[in-house]
Amino acid sequence: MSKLYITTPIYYVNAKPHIGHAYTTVVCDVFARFNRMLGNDVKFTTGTDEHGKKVEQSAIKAGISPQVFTDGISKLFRDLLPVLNISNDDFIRTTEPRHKKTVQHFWQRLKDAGHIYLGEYSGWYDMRNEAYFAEDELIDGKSPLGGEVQYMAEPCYFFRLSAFQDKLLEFYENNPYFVYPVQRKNEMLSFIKQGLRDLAISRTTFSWGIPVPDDPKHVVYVWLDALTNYLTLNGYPENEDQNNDEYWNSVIHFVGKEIVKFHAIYWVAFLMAVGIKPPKQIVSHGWWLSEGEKMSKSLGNVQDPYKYCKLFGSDALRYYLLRELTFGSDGNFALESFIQRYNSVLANAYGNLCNRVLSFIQKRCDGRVSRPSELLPDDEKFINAIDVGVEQIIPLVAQYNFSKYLEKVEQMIALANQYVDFQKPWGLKDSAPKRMQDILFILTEQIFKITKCLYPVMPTSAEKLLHQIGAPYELSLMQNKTIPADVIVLKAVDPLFPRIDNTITLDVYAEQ
Ligand code: ME8
Repeated sequence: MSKLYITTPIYYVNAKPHIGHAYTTVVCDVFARFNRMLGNDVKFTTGTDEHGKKVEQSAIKAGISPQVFTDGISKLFRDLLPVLNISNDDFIRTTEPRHKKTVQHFWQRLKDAGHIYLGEYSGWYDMRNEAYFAEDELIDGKSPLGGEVQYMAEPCYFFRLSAFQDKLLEFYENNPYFVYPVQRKNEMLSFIKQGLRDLAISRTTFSWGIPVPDDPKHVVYVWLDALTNYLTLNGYPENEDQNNDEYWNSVIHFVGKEIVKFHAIYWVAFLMAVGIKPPKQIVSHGWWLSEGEKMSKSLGNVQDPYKYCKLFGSDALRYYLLRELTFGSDGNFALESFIQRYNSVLANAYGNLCNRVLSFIQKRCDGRVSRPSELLPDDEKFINAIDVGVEQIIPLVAQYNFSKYLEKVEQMIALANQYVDFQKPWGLKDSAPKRMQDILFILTEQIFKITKCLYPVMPTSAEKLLHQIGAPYELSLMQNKTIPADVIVLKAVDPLFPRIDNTITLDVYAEQ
């Protein structure tokens, strides 16, 4: 059994969660559940990133304290987890005392190692947009965002990022799979090769942050604060020896493509600076678009995961998120394709397969079937194809190819439906009742295998189905490859995934 530590980014609390956040969290959950089924010991964490100027300003605008403001939004992220059926082991808020202690300890270690110095942060400051720009970035004397600018300077601590350029390049050379996918890795390499400038890691223009040890006029830069969450969640600094910690040695950070640089360059350099091993891998995915643009709170084109779970169930949303987007690429989130996939795969192919086989056993065989004493060549061919499918999904998930993994499972479902159509067990009740039972047992056993493959993505429905066929809950891909009994006795059969009326819009559903 190997250990594995899986993390989501910790999400900003300046607006409520949307489908983009739900996506990363679901991807991590599927990866975590899949690995647990393979027998690995998984630790899986998520949380909220609560400091910084933007949050402070949002709180002022709302007329409440930053703490009250962050309490409210962080709760929306936390409450979404059970709604999405997420199996995380911990949830961190960067405003918690345990995290403050870690960040201050980490800062001290960076300082003691000689990688922090006091300097001055200066440039043309756009008041309206709260951002600094260099002289050559100005356009007609204004900031590139259109705001009036004034020259400003503030004292600031810097991290000697420039000293890590060669070490980073050497690290990338020795760890060719560190950043996934390769396109993102190449972007990181060219960024490093352009030359790294020292990084401003404290601010004095606002106070909503973790105070710098021994100089509390400064608060710690929000990214240094946020990235350190991964150590807080692994027991640092009490668990100081991270290099010999099996979770730390296998930590995979899942992130959206826009924050790879923070994880794959800054975070690695910070860790190198204090002598902690960099993460095992940074795995990045693309964006959900809504009408062609990135779904984001600032563009106001977000979709609400709560709504989708309420209307269609979390399993349907989880399935759509993983199946529709090719991991690593961008893709469009749309109700029509959601309903189309739901009806064609979940309702018609999988739901209907389970339902017609199990209801028939219930009605015509008193709810029980026995293992056949012999198999015909067609049976063997079918069973073998399903077993091959189960073997094939394992490497697909290991390579983060979630849409192909589900495509493979869909092929297995199609094979089972073809077997039903070809064998026509319904017609054998009087002419060949023994053969009919054999076919139904074989089908139920293959449904058991297919359902286990679906479990990481659709845990609620998979557990329901496994319960209906009286299967044990020991959900292992390695053990119980077949049903560990020679007689299947069904519990009450309850159809899964009723069809969605595809002429109805989301708003009409929302009104129900
Ligand atoms: O960046 N499509 O937080 P954040 C897919 N606090 N994924 C999306 C998405 C979209 N349209 N929009 C957001 C931060 N995401 C920092 C992280 S980690 C130490 C600190 C997902 O609230 C995706 O994972 O802006 C992205 O990287 C993350 O949400 C950004 O969340």
